[in-house]
Amino acid sequence: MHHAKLDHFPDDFLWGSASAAYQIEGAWDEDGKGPSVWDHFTKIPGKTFKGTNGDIAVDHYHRFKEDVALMAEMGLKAYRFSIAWSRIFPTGKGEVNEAGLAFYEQLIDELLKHDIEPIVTLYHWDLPQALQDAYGGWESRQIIEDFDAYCVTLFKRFKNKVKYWVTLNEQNVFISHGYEHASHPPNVSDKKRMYEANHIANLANAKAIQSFRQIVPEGKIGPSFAYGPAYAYTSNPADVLAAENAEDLNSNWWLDVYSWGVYPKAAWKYLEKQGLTPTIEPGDEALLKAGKPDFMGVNYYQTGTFTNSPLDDTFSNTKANHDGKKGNFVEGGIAGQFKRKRNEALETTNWDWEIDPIGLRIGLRRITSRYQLPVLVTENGLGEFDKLEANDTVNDDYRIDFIRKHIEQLQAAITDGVDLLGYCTWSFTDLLSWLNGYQKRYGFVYINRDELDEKDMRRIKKQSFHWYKKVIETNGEQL
Ligand code: BGP
Repeated sequence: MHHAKLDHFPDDFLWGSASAAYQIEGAWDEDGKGPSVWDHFTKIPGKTFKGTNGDIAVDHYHRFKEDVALMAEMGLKAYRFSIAWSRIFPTGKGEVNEAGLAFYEQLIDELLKHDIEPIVTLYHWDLPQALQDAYGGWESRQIIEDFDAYCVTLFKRFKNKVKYWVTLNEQNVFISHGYEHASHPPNVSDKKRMYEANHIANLANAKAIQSFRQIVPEGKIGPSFAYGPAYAYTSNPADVLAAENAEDLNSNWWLDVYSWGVYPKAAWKYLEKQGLTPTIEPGDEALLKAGKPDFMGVNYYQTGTFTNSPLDDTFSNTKANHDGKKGNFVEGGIAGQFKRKRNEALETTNWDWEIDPIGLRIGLRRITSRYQLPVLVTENGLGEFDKLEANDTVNDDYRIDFIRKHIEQLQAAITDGVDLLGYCTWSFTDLLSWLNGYQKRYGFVYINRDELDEKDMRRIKKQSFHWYKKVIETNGEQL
């Protein structure tokens, strides 16, 4: 759809930026914090790029006032961050750690002082290790109760200060990487266990939303989903069907459950034949249906392009690029369902992620049409090598170009009819990329550290910092 004139961004549009506790805080065992599964996983040799971990990260725990001051200078309207469950409950449950709550309260107060709307993510992957050890974390229904108790503690403490809440960050990612690819904790590769754990995570998500309705009736809550809309490689109907399969298995499998409390039919039947469907107990469907969110959080980085794959198809397993050497990515698929192909119409980053601003608009449109929900873009950004040059300058014009093109598509999507609450870039400062170390940078603010040397971790404003400031000031008019 081409528009002769675009709608303006709404006056209360949340121009934001995002982060996650493990990737920025450091202070991994300070003030009573218990270990999380990531504290353990990153210490397993060979799991992360150059063995990097978040023990110190970018030291946000000690420098949060300096970081918030930079957000205020930029004029940020919203800041999305996550709370580390094991700071609040060091062993996942039981006695609350007041020092943990106090840290986040100070952060929230600091944001509010500068008129920055806090958007709190309840779970960004750092499960307390104690719950993993006690009952296998997401594989036990006990977690539904424990996650709910943790969320309720936060709802009660911050209900008068925080309006926007995100339940689970990228359930599709932490479940598939954790239980299929063994590239995230708990380091498992077993599809049956993956679908079981995923169903339990769905229930935990719904339960937390149900509690939220009682405690924070005026608030807004939703999950953040890693959405990569599926394209067909050609107009051959066999490829179109493969893309439908991919959309169902990779996206609707989660989005339908969040929005409607049911799994998509064709995907369910296919998995049932494979003996992979999760165990559904009485009451599950009612709980899932009660967990309808107020908005869909969307983390968008790229689309995926798919071609027909016959039952006897053979191909190598997907291999992700974690070192930034272009061309290392190997596309995978599922025989009989789809095979991923590189989309030749798109450029890629050095980590082989396809750059597709229009794909963001397509994704927002699909969610709007299918679920009739408002959308909050909770992540979008460009991970690249940045170069610190003379006089502390970082000329990241490629990042400006990337974000500009995505914002243009947001405006088009709003004009199409998408109810868009806000846009959080990933990320505000540089931070630890889970599997890619510190060299894959996303921030508006450069952090002077690398994989092996923490240096002085001084904060340096990149070109993109000044550019986004102007975007916010002009409410998206000046891109
Ligand atoms: C999302 C995560 C973020 C962040 C981002 C960039 O999946 O929610 O935490 O890491 O992706 O990914 P990466 O660090 O792998 O480049």
